[in-house]
Amino acid sequence: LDCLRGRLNAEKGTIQVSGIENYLEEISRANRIIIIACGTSWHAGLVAEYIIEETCRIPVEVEYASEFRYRNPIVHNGDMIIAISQSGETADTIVAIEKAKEQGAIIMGIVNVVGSSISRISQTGAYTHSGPEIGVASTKAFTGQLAALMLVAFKIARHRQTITEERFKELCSELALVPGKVEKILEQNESIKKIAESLKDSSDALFLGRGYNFPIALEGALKLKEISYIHAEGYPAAEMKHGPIALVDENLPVIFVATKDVYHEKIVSNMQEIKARKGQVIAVINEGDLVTPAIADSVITIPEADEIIAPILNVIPLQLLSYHIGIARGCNVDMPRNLAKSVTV
Ligand code: F1P
Repeated sequence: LDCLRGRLNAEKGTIQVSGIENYLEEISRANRIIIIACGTSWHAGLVAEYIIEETCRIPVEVEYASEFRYRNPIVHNGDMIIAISQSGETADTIVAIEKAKEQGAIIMGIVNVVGSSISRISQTGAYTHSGPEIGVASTKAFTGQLAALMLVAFKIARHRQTITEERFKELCSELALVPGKVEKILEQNESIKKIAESLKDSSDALFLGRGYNFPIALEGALKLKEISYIHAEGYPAAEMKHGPIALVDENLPVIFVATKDVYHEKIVSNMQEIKARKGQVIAVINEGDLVTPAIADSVITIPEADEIIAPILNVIPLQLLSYHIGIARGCNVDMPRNLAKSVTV
């Protein structure tokens, strides 16, 4: 969040993302953006896809670097690649970048570690400035990536005039409010810990979200897998009825990322469907939402935000939940088994 504090002058509606200034014109003319990344960074890429398409109206594809490097992807001269990586050293991402670069793509790196390999092979980009990650699993790197990607998207959208000056300023002001709202979420630490206590013996968990919150559901599931070794899956809430609903019984916790958006009523009805099958519902919602104790077993309330900005806030309780579940299960949350900080082979 320091990334936000330092770069945003909400009152004047200005953004400092100096790394992209010289390429702003070229990026704005891109016919297509391909985002490549691995793990948590890939989830940040999915959020960025939704935001860039909505605000900049440029088509976006999001690819796992670990797949992109081994297939024969079509990259056109002038396509824009956004490579996202906390470490800046992930081998799959580096090889994927090189492959795209050979075919004439412009590379934008969104990395945390200054001077890392990916920052050196990128023509343009933004550092997330999230500071060193103490644990292996990305947490603040993820929120930093989202913040940097939002800043970049809003700046491009303003340049392309796909958002009005007024909307640009509104989004900047909303971003400036994020650090204070995160502090409010952290005040719920004790109640999140209690929810974690009730989930610690689960063998599986399902995370559901719609729109901007779908990638956050995926990230919630990944965090739980990484640091507590509970099998978890993330799905778009509307996909539930196309398969995962078969898993629902009294032993399955279902975590809904359900802050306000245009489809809020639909996700509340998804919760009712889970409750009707005796699933345990944990709902991440805004204050004053439609969710009652009859629908959700536990709620975590998030301060309201523009739905484009909300993913930065909504991931925080999920990270915290996984952390407390991991601790309650006696796991080493900083050094999960089998994981490496940067996967360089
Ligand atoms: C990607 C990543 C992380 C994950 C773990 C292994 O790294 O998958 O998201 O938490 O550390 O690597 P990076 O390219 O973002 O550094």
